[in-house]
Amino acid sequence: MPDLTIYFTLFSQPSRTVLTFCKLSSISFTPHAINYPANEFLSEEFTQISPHQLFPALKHNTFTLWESAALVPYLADAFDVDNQWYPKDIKVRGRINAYLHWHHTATRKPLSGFLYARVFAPMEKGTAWTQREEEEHRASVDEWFETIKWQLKETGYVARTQKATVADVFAYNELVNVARFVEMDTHPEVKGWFEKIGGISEVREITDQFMEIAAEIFQ
Ligand SMILES: N[C@@H](CCC(=O)N[C@@H](CS)C(=O)NCC(=O)O)C(=O)O
Repeated sequence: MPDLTIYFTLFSQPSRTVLTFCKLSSISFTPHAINYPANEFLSEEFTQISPHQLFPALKHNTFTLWESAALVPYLADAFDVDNQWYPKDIKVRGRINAYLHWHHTATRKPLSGFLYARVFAPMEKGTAWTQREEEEHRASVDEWFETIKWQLKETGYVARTQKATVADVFAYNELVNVARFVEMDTHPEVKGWFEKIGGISEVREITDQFMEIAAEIFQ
């Protein structure tokens, strides 16, 4: 058994990116799917691994780490990764790292904020979102489309790299969650990029697994 364990759920966008990165980089690991309904992520054992009780996280021998954008560089260093997805070239890596830092507030916040308001808040509260909430969240997503179009303009990839990288996988996984609720035809550059990244077999494999379990919730 590998001495690396990845803690994840397929519902979690950053978890899917870390799983995909491992596949793209031929890093073998023991998958530990968090039992979310049983609140496993709140357990004492998981809190020792991820102090903020968030996933993804990893355990490598006795070392533990959380935060997806820290997991990817750690895995790359620990397993000597030098591939298209996270190359050792310092300029390409620099661009990717810049995107990863930017991603949390610039991409994840508006897209997962939309998802929460559209899907999870109504489930928790038993009420649909208000027109005002819808307008606000749609405006944030529209703003994101404009920004990401600008990011894509130079090379067609979100970190302004010559090839697709793990940065594109991070962004893709956020957009997948809201894709069925937003109009992408009016943003053909983003749609083209989205289809290209979604067509990478390792990305598609993990996305398909997620879609299978998400179909009922994401209606
Ligand atoms: N910035 C963190 C975000 C992690 C995060 O928000 N994970 C969510 C799932 S996507 C989570 O653990 N949620 C626990 C909860 O639902 O309380 C990362 O990229 O790893």
